Amino acid sequence: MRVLLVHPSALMYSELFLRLEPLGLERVAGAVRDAGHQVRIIDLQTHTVGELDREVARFRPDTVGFSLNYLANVPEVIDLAHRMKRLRPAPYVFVGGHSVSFIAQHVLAQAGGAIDAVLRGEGEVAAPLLLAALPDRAAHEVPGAVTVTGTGPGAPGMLASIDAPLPARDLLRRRRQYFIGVLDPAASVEFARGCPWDCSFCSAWTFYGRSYRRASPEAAADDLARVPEPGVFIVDDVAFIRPEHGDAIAAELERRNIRKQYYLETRADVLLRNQEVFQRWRRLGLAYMFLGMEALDAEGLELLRKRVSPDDNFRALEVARRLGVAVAINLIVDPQWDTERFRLVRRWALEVPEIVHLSVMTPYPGTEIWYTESRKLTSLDYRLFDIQHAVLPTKLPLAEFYRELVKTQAVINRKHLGVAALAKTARIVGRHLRHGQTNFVRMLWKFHRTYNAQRQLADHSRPVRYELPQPRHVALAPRDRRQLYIHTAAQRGVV
Ligand code: B12
Ligand code: SF4
Repeated sequence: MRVLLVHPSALMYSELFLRLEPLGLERVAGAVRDAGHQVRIIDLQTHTVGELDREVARFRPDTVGFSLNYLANVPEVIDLAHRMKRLRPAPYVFVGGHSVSFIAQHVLAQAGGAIDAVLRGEGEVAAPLLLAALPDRAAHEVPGAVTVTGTGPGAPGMLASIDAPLPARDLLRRRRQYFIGVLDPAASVEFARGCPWDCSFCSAWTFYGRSYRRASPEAAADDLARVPEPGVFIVDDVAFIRPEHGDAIAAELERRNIRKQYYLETRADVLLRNQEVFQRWRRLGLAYMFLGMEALDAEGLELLRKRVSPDDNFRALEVARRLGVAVAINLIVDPQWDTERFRLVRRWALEVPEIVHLSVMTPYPGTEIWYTESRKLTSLDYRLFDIQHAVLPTKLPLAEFYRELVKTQAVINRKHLGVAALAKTARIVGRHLRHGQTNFVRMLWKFHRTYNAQRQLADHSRPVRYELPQPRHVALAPRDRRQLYIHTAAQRGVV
């Protein structure tokens, strides 16, 4: 079968700092190719819709699969599905990915026949099964499939080991356009999948049912050895939870003399506990680290069920500074913040040497707060669910909230991209330009076009064609949280 896999376009607000290769889609492509199908990928982060049309005309796919990791991309993907269905003969259209897994029925109904199936959960198992079922019109028999003719039995299939399939990296044609900050170009790799914590605002743990699988050190090193780019984004939700795993991969990379620059995301308590392994990775090329601090005070951390104290967070920053790793911190902005709160955060952000990133508290389907947040959502427009817009009532008038948010981001940004900071990056910029890499350099000038309070406010007045379902408010006792899982606890045996 000819299978075309498509990643939607990047969200404006994330494209400023990075554009990353769609690793999940590449892994699905790897699995589908291993099953004997012809596969191509179009990534709309780096291609135009016109190029997608031309690819479709040349390749004439029997099926088209879309990646829907992000809620904000749902309207775009429904529209693209309609576009595919206007072709003659019309291909079979399916979608899969993180966000759509939690609202499969809703999206299927919204697409009005343009989407034939939603595959919930990880796609490496389900996608080849779906393709094998199509000649017999048996898509609805695939576990995890939600189709117009019925829903597959039981929970979606889960890989016993994440060592295989290998991501089909060769199918991405514009690899040099992927970057993160100064790591330009950069590839993505996965050392572990899932998260054992249970923060109330996050759906990483509900998707994988709190399971946690690790790639073998050999498989991780094999994959890295195939990566041509000098920069590497490690996509794990929390890197190096188990120090012996991080050590074993490091040993394998040292043995094979693989040298890269790395970016990873982790938690304060993990960094504090496993300092030696991070030290070792620093020597191996760890350059940037993202720490989800989320809140500066104990009450805020408690509310988010982050299970760390402010003291842990601040000690972790000290450790990261000693390591000499550049750190970006995330803080969650509650829409109830007032002018004074923004001012305090601005002051703090200017005092610390780290890059501070702000995301707006947003209940997503699949998170606990989707069910427990008592404040009523002010919008159900998918496109606003990108953690840069407020979808809960703001204490300040909305226009003022955005002015404060953008002012805070601009102040923080000036700290890092101002004249003095630019002088420091001049060497890096020069090196990139010599190698024809312009992603990072272009980013430096895009800030004001992207972060703009009036534009963010105007986003709320766009005509809305597709809306999220209304959340159902329920109290979730600890044991009820399992109802949120896509991959069920019973499957954890496969870890
Ligand atoms: C790496 C990552 C990114 C990368 C994305 C790289 C890329 N181009 O795909 C970057 C840093 C760019 C990013 C940005 C953002 N991210 Co992000 N990201 C992640 C993270 C940590 C890991 C994703 C990953 O690569 N996993 C490894 C691969 C192998 O898995 P996967 O992509 O999920 O793919 C599997 C399945 O989803 C499925 N699948 C995927 N595609 C398809 C397609 C088909 C056809 C099928 C059948 C199956 C399928 O099968 C794959 C293999 O098992 C997840 C958390 C998580 N654990 O998933 C958050 C996560 C997906 N991101 C999130 C958010 C909020 C964002 C941002 C909106 C934040 C922001 N405002 O900046 C942006 C928006 C990005 C955009 N659209 O432009 C949320 C999603 C929230 C939501 N419900 O929409 C998550 C869940 C984090 C969280 N816990 O809140 N992100
Ligand atoms: S925020 Fe981080 S630590 Fe918390 S559940 Fe999500 S991935 Fe895990």
